[in-house]
Amino acid sequence: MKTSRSKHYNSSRSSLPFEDGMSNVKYHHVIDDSPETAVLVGLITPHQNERKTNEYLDELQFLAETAGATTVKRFTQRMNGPSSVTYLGIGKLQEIRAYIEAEEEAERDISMVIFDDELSAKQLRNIEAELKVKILDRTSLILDIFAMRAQTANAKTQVELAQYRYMLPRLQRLWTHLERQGGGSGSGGGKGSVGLRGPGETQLEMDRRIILNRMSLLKQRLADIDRQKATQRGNRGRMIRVALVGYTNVGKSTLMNLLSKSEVFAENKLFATLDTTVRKVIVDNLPFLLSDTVGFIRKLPTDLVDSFKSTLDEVREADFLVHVVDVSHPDFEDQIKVVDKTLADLGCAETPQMVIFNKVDAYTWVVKDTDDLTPATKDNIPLAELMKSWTQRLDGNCIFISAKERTNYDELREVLYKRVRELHVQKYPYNDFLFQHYEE
Ligand SMILES: Nc1nc2c(ncn2[C@@H]2O[C@H](COP(=O)(O)OP(=O)(O)OP(=O)(O)O)[C@@H](O)[C@H]2O)c(=O)[nH]1
Ligand SMILES: [Mg+2]
Repeated sequence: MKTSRSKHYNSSRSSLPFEDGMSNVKYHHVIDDSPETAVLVGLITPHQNERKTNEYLDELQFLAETAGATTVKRFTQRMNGPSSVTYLGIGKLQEIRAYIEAEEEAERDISMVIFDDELSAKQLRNIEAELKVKILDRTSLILDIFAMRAQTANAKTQVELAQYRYMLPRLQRLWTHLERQGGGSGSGGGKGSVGLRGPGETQLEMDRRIILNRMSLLKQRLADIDRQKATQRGNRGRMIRVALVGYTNVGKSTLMNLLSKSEVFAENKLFATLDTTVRKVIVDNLPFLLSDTVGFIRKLPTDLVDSFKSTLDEVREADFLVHVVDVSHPDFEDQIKVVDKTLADLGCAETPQMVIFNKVDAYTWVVKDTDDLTPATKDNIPLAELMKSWTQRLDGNCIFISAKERTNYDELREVLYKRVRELHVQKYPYNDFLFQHYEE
C-alpha cells in the first residue's frame, strides 16, 4: 500500500521546474496516467454558510473534473475561520488521513486532496506532512486547467507567469521536500533538522533566482506581445468594439459562434476559452468587432486576474460589454455579482453594458404545492416571472435567449444593432461606414 501512495506523492514532485532546467515547465499536472481521485475540503464559517460551502464545493468538483480528477469524498468543517497553521482543525486533518489510509487498505488510492481556498506556504507544508498525498488548492487547480487549455503563445506565457507568481512565496515548501529526499548538492547536507540550513538554503536561493529570471523574461515577452496587439488593435479601423464577458461556462463562445458564424471552441468544461478571439460581425449594414474571452470565477486571486492583463485588454478597451449569464445555473445571481466585481476591478464599471440571460431552454423551477406554506425561494420562480423581475431590475437593459435553440435570436440581433449603432454614431459622427451596404 505504501508504495502506491508514495508513487503519487513523488509524481507531483517530479514535475518541479528546476529538475529539467526550466525548459519544459510542467507543474502539478493533475492528468498523467489513470484517472485520478480527489477528496475535496471546504470550511463552513460565519461568512460562508453550509449551503454556500456546498455550492463552492460543487464548483470545485466541476473544476477537478475538468482537470481530469474524479471526486470520491468531501469533508467540511465548521470553524470561525481557517487555522493559519493547518487550515483545518488538527482533529479533522487526522480524520481525513484515517480516511485516506482506509481507502488505501482497500486498494483505492486517493491521488490528491483539494482545498477550496488558497493555502499559504505554511498551511501547505503542514497539511502535506500530515496527509502525505498531493495537496492542491483552488488556485493551483485553476492554474492547472489554464496550463492544459493554453493554446497561443500569449496564453502560455501568461499561465507560466501566473504559475511562478503562485510558486514563489511557496518555494520553501518545495525546498523542504528536496531536503527530505536527501537532496541538496555539496557535503554536509543531511536529512532531518540538523543539516537543514546549509545546502538547502543555497538550493532555495538558486531556485528563487532562476524563477525570478524566468519571470522577468516572461514579462518581457508579454510586453512585446502587448505592443504587437496594441498595434493590431490600432489598425482595426473605425469599428465599435463589443466584448462578451461572463462567468465561465455560461455560453459566451457558443454565442460568439452564432453571431459571427465562426468556430470557436465551446464545450461543457470550465475555462474552455483562455485567449481572446476577435471577429468582425455584421448585423444589417453595421460592422463591429466582437470578442470572446476567458470566463470569470469565484475566489480567483486578484494577482491571478492581473496575469491575464493582455487577454483582458480587449475587455478593458471595449466600447460595449455584453454580460452573458447562465440563467439555468442555481447560483446565477452570485455569478452576476462576481462578474460585476471583476469588471469593476478591471476598471470597466462605467462601460455601457447589457445583460444576456442565456440557456432559457434549460431553466427549471420547482412548483410549490398550494398547501405548502413555506416561503417561495428563487427555486420556485417560473421563467416568466423571473424575466419580469429582472427586466424591471435592469431597466429593460437585458434579453432572455437560448443560444442552443436560437430562442429570441432575432430580437438579440435587433437589440445589439440598436445599441452598437448608437455608440457608433456617437463615436464616429462623420463615418459613412454605416450607410454602405454590407453583405453577410
Ligand atoms: N442548454 C443550453 N446549453 C447551452 C446554451 N448555450 C451554451 N450552452 C452549453 O454550455 C456549455 C458552455 O458553453 P461555452 O460557449 O463553451 O461557454 P463559455 O462561456 O464560452 O465558457 P468558458 O470559455 O469555459 O468560460 C456548452 O456545453 C454549450 O453547449 C443554451 O442556450 N442552452
Ligand atoms: Mg468560451
